[in-house]
Amino acid sequence: VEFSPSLMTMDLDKFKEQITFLNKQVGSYHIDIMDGHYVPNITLSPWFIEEVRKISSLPMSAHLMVKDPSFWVQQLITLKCEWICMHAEVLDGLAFRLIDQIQDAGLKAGVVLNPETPIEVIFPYIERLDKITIMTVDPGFAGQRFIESTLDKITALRELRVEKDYRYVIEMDGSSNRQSFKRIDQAGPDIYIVGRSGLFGLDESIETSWDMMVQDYQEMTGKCLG
Ligand code: S6P
Ligand code: MG
Repeated sequence: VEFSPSLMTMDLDKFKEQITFLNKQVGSYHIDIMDGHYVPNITLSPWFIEEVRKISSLPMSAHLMVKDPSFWVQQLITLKCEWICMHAEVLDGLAFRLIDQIQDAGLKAGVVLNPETPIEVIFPYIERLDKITIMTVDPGFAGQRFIESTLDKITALRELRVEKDYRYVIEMDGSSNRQSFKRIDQAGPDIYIVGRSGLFGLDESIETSWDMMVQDYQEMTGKCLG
């Protein structure tokens, strides 16, 4: 498995120190972009991706919680953001065009499903997707209640991938931490998004937080990270 930190929950006063350390530990960064309309909150923006790029060469994965994905997708394509993930709930009538635009630019296209959205919604274009993210909390905020029933969708997506030979990677997002690691592991996503409850909030020092997260994962799942 791979852990990808949700940078909206990092300590901005320790921006350089935390990114410099995480550069050696993780495979990508998760960037939450909200417009204040699709969800009632505003967090990071494409500008933040440029700031991280100054001190990191890791791929960025943007999670777009916005009403008008076309506008944001264009901005992220201009920035060459490696992974661009859009909510399935706002893709009606746009899905094929936006997926093509992203992939034609040499970038990866993903969709994100809210807790109440069934996977059948994305079946018309699932074979084209590079990533599918299952929200295990309601989108918009850190510190939300973990919704265990969403894990069935991860299991189903894993089975479907084998059966149909699809290529998407499966990611979970929301409240992954010591309390939920065991159940998440049983469902088996490829990527865990870790935020405040699973990583940044564990200790003042990012080195210690990282060690605590790895230990939590290993203790709760009985598996080794590496
Ligand atoms: C939620 C957002 C997530 C959170 C992350 C926070 O809208 O999409 O990426 O940042 O899941 O996790 P936690 O454990 O701090 O609640
Ligand atoms: Mg997110």
